[in-house]
Amino acid sequence: MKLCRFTAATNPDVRIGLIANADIVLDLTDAGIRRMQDLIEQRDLAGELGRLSQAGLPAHSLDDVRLLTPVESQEVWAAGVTYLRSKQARMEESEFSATAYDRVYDAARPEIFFKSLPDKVVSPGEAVGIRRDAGWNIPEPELALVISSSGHIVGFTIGNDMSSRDIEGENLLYLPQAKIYAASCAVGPWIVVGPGEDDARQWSIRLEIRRGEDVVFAGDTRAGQIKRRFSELIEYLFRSQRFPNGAVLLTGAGVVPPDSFTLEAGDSVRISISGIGTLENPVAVV
Ligand code: DO4
Ligand code: MG
Repeated sequence: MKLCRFTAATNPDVRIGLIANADIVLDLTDAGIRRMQDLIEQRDLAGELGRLSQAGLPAHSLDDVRLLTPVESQEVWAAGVTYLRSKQARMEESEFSATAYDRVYDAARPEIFFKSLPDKVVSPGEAVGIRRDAGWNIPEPELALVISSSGHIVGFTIGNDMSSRDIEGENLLYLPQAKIYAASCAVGPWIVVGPGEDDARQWSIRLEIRRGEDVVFAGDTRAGQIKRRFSELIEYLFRSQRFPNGAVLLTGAGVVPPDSFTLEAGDSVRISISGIGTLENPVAVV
């Protein structure tokens, strides 16, 4: 089952939807559910969604709605250097900081950083940003964990951790500038509820970047390549932190375009995860 936020063609209000069948969005707002947060905190969410799917709610065709990011009120955080490929790419990018990436890959404590406030997260179809003061920019395709306030995984979605490699590579202390700027985080298209970590680890992750008619980069990985268990990442995220609205945690990038590649305005970034769907965003200079 998939949970989404959407607007319908005839009404600009944000609504909560349940996609139980391929192309149909059931309107949960009509059942009195105005915030996804109320659902996410439920103990038996899958059971509740099963019940709602049989409740005869009004339905929209998926083609007729505009999907919004499913991030409603959660902070978005991100884990880094969780794949060997990410460690290697970053060590190549910066002689200066190479040992930091090498060490964190093997350290007990993972790299976890703040990525975005909820109202800054970019929805499917909206433009993600490349910084005007950066010359080497890439998307990072990441499996995203949707986590309740008590630290349980509620579901999975797709994240794009847009990054400026030249700024990060110049000095690791510039990481917040390389990672956190206007439109630097997209999440969507919905939250998949039901599968557990072992299911999600079987999923493939594909990044495709189009420029006009051409695919200028394509690469794949598997979520099973993530070095750390999700429970370990969540345990560190929740240490000495409270998330009354829950949190979204991006789990790191395992596909990195070659060093010769940088995004351009007008490119289109498609991230597909086999158990979830596709998140697609055009690219703009911000
Ligand atoms: O240390 C820099 C960021 C790492 C990251 O974002 C990733 O590995 O996905
Ligand atoms: Mg990343």
